[in-house]
Amino acid sequence: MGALALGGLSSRARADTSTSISDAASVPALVIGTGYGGCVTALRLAQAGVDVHMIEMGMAWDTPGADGKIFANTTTPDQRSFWLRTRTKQPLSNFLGFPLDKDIPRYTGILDAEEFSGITVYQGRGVGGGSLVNGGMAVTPRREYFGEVLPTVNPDEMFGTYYPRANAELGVSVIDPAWFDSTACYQYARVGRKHAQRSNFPFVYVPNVYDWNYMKQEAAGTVPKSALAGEILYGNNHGKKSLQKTYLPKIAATGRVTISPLHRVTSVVPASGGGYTVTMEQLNTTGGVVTTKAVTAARVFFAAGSVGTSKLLVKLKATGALPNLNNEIGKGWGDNGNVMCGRANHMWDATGALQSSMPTAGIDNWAAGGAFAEVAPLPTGIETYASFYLSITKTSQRAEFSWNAGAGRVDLSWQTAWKQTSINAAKTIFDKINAKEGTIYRTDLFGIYKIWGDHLTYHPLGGAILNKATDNYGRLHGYPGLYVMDGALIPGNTTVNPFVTITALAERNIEKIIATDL
Ligand code: FAE
Repeated sequence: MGALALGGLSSRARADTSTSISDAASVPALVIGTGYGGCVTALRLAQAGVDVHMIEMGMAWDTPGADGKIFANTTTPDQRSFWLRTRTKQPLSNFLGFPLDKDIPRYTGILDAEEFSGITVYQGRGVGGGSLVNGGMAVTPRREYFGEVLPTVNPDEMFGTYYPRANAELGVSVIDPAWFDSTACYQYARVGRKHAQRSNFPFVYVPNVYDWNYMKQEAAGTVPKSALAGEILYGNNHGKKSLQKTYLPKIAATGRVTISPLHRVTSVVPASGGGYTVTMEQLNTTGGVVTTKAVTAARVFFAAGSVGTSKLLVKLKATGALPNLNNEIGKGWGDNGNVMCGRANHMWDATGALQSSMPTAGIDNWAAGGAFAEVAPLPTGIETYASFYLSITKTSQRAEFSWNAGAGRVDLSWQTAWKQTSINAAKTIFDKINAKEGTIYRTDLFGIYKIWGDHLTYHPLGGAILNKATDNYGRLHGYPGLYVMDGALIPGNTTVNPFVTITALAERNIEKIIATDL
């Protein structure tokens, strides 16, 4: 099925390195990164008649490995699973007191666990960016909170045009409630619902981009399993409508876009004859540099993700490549208030040995306690009696990226202790549920006797904030023809999972840029 789905991509969008950008090329538009912001940008530019080159540091993810599958399973990580690591760094590091991580060969794998002091930031690597590894939860913020999310953007435009456009393009839908109520694979979510409702918390279905009909067939045993085989963090071989199944085939159909995987942009400087010189390293699958290329682009769109874009811009400003970028560069970074925890249920509240890896339900206590908690799966294949949650919380903690000249790298000023505000918000839900149910927190999932998963985020946001580092449409101050198009624009929190907002904002910005700049 995966091969069939990918068969719809033309050879150009299949993005093999044989069609990669050539050294000294001169191109009208270059997009750095192939996640949500990058794909929206490339598609709309191409549809407007502009030839586009997309540069992606990760792999194409279009070729099966030795096991016949493109993506590795969560239960058996291998070299495909992690970006240039020799040991896995699983978000859930322990189970029943035992460490879960294991040695793997160093490889340009799909999930990057990028370590800064105080926080590990998980990100997708490959053509499709975060869409390759994420949980597919596709949530539009509630309109009453939109002013907190993007204060300088007109909500009428977003809720009237760009959120609907993003939801339609991404293939977002909600689970059939009758099936939710009956299928074994969402027993864990039904237990989550029961406990939420018994404590009087609003319980909501969470939209997702997974193909529900495919999941029903998985449950019936008529198709190869993906969500019901625990696939998620290292890619889904079937069922999930990642960008590989939505924007990327449309991009291919324009015939105007080439994609260069395993190419990492390292520099962007004004070119003497106008436009920008973009320098990049072509990588092999152990991360070695095969060759360096320099191309000229009339316009450059930064869509390397919140961390990737921020790191590039901070370095380029500090090292004198783009000195006129303003002092907002690198600022306003947040973790979307991510914090994880588990609860130990009673024996009569079994959560099920079979758990769909795609979350589809949540507890909304944003108004009262500043927390939106997704009821997350623990797809171990055995009964765990555990309820597991990823909370998105309201927190004003913001960090800043800065250039560390001595070490030659970009640092982030995040402190682990800052997660306490998120823990406090999450506790407004789970302390109450534990009291009502007579249950306790799990202490074995993130180490030895550690309740809170406060060491990570899946949702990096900010670093080049809209209307601060850029104008109100993503144009970087100081450099005409340079744009930011990704999660770096969003000031640290989206109140819900972020990719629908990133997609909708990119749709809004590129429409304006095409209308006025090109
Ligand atoms: P992103 O998708 O990260 O794309 C950036 C791309 O740029 C990547 O492919 C990079 O490899 C590439 N890149 C970076 N630096 C360079 C460079 N120097 N040169 C060339 N290429 C480069 O950015 N969000 C939700 O809304 N719902 C979920 O259920 C959800 N679950 C998640 C689960 C996990 C495990 C993770 C890691 C994330 C999850 N997210 C979820 C977050 C979501 O995937 C993320 O917000 C978006 O992918 C960010 O989109 P961007 O376009 O900003």
